[in-house]
Amino acid sequence: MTTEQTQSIQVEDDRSGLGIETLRRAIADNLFYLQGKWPEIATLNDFYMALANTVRDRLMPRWLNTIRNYRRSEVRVVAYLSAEFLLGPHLGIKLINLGIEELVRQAVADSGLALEDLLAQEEEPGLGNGGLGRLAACYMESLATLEIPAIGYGIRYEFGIFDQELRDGWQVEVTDKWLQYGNPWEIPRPESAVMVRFGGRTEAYTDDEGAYRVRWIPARVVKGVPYDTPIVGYYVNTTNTLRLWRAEAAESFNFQAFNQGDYYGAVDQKIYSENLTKVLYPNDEPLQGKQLRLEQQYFFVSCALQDMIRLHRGAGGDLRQFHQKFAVQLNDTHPAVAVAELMRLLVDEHRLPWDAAWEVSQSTFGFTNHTLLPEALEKWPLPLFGSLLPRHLEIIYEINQRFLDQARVHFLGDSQKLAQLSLIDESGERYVRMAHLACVGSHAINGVAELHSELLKQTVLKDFYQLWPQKFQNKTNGVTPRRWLLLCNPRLSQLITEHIGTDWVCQLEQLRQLEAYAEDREFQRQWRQIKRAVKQDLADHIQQTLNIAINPDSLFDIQVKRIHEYKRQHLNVLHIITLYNRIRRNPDIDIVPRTFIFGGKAAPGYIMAKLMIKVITSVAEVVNNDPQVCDRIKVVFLPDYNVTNSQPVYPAADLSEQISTAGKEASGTGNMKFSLNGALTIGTLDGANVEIRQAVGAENFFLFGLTIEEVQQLQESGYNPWDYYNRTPDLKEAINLINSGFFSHGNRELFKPLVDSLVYDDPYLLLADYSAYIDCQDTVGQRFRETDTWTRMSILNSARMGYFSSDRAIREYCQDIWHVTPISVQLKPYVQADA
Ligand code: GFP
Repeated sequence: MTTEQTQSIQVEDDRSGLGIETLRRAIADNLFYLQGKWPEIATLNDFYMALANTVRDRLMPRWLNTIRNYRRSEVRVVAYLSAEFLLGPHLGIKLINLGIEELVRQAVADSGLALEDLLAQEEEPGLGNGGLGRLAACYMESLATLEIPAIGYGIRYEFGIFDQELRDGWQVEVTDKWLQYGNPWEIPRPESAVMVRFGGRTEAYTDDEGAYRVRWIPARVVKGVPYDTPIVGYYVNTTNTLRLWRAEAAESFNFQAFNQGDYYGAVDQKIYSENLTKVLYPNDEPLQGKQLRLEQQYFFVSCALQDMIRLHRGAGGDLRQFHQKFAVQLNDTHPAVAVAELMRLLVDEHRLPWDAAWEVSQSTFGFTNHTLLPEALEKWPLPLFGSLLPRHLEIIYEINQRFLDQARVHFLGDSQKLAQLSLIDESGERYVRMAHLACVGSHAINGVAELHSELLKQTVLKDFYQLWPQKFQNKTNGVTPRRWLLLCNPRLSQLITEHIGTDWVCQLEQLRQLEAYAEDREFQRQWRQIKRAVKQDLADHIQQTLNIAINPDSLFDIQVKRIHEYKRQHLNVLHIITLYNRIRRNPDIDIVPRTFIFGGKAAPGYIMAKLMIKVITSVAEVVNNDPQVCDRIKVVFLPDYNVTNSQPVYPAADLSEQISTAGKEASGTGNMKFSLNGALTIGTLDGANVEIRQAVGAENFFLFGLTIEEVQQLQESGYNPWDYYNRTPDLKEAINLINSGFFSHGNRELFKPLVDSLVYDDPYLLLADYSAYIDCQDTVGQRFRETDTWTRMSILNSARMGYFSSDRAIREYCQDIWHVTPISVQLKPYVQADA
């Protein structure tokens, strides 16, 4: 941003000033008045808070003027409903998007501080498990950058995803305390609180006009208080809102109980209510029977819809046109109960006729599916659902009946089909099927990569596809280039900008211009030099924090993502052991030195995933300390993988491991971040890997493994991993070494569950893919030695990743699902005029 531009959007107000001296003074003021400290006694965190508040002041005019837009009746707003938003740290990206990073760096330096030290103070809000939550965060950033009026609705978990520590090589979960020093990025809005009901019963009555109606008499009521966080677009005024809800007791103190001397009873209700938004549930654990989880889902969905209705009516809107005001996206099935809640609000509370309300609902919602794994398709036991949301169950029955009547005409006489489609699973114990509710209640249904969207139509949502083919779409995921290149890889960003200008930041397709430099010796040299420098930084960090020395010239082979059997981190381990065995057999063998880096959390209750972490750390311990290996292999497990810790990792990778069993990974987004930063991928034909390979060119991608069709055939023909084990000597040797206790101080029991699962069951077909993987890795090693070829491939990967920007994905959602258009936000010095 030029100084001229900066000035043109400056509000004449001390708290918005961007001069270096003004910034320096503002930091000192905030330190004094907000933190209550003077510099000599202030901690680094005090300085961070003072700076964060200084930056927050500077985005306030943009934020308030954006909010003013939401209120204009003709403005259509996207509401992104998600139980998770994995935002990552705020300060760095806000400085970049506001275009004030250098100014602030200098102002901070003038106060004798280093910006990097202050950035490192921030506790990131870990309000998500992994891909789904991070995608929501990328989408919020792109919505703001593209100047789309949007609000994200979610839950303000007091404890986000746990912090991971390693003790004796095992994962230990530690409570996340992201709020302990306060959160400068949120503003509570208690005046906009809403009430949410639970339990109780329903009752029929006749209204004044003689119409039959139902009222819900709840057993308890919880208050939802919104906390707003600004989401700043890149070099635009638009600053959208992420509104997260916190549960509080409706009546914070029960005086009746207190007067009777029951002090504990009096605060009971408060504690009970506040529990609702205490903690984020981890992925990959059975949710069945977890009442609190269903309560969380209903809680934030009800808060969000009540809020939207208030906004719509506040702008003079008619509820029959609600869908013209809001396009609501359901991020997976977690918010699917919104379909029933909107019907309840419209029919019971606002007295719309059923058919009119249904039309509004269906036109309002879009539904994104993120997984085909059966355990992730939510269903709630009917008794649990009915006791918590009795009115919603009735509404779901009504929706179901009408829906099945319609389906009956389509599938004449096919009662099995109707049972499969029903919103209620009656095959055994009865359940409410949330994905079915979302499908029936939405006008658009999408998967998150081409392959995944096709599989949805062929498998889990096949019957719905037959009924409504026109509802089905694909929206391949994307990642924001602001965080995942500009912020996390400043050196590479600068090199790119020097050659093709800055337009790539908002038009990622522009990266294609780098193709012209792919063979350019000097450009290649600079490209390599940057990769080397970034690898050195990561090596230094690993040395300092984990006391492991790694060679920055070795091939950095990285797999960072949640730990899961389908993602097959243990296939990677089998490769490491295979290389290790080769060295043991032939100590002088000439292999490309590699550093294997892992990172990721396992769900606390997912025993096998935790054992996978233990096997990685155990192999690391042996290999890293074996003098025979002589620095040819190093294995590192980076603890506490989160957004903050991931940012230095993607830029440092030579090789990106995307090795899930074909058909299991819906899309992946880490695969995109790596490739964007010039890593080459070793991967299967799964998720978005397929499209990445098409984009970068098959010759610039290391493909291996079974296709989906081959996976299916193999499973149908009776897959027997034992045969593969027996007929593949290297594989047998690697597995036997684990089994022998070699990596577990002689303990042969420790890894038995893992080994048994592989040789007797192997649901994710590691053994079937092993040989292809090893061969492919050998090719990777050879290619890495051809430095120029590797560099060219690396440049071409970055150059061809334009399609995988979240800006592209959001543009598609806007055009094909939400039907919203950008609106530029005008800055007015004072916002109260027509607010
Ligand atoms: C899920 C899927 C991923 C996909 C993301 C975002 O991730 O393949 O890329 O959603 O669509 F599994 P998790 O939330 O399960 O990590």
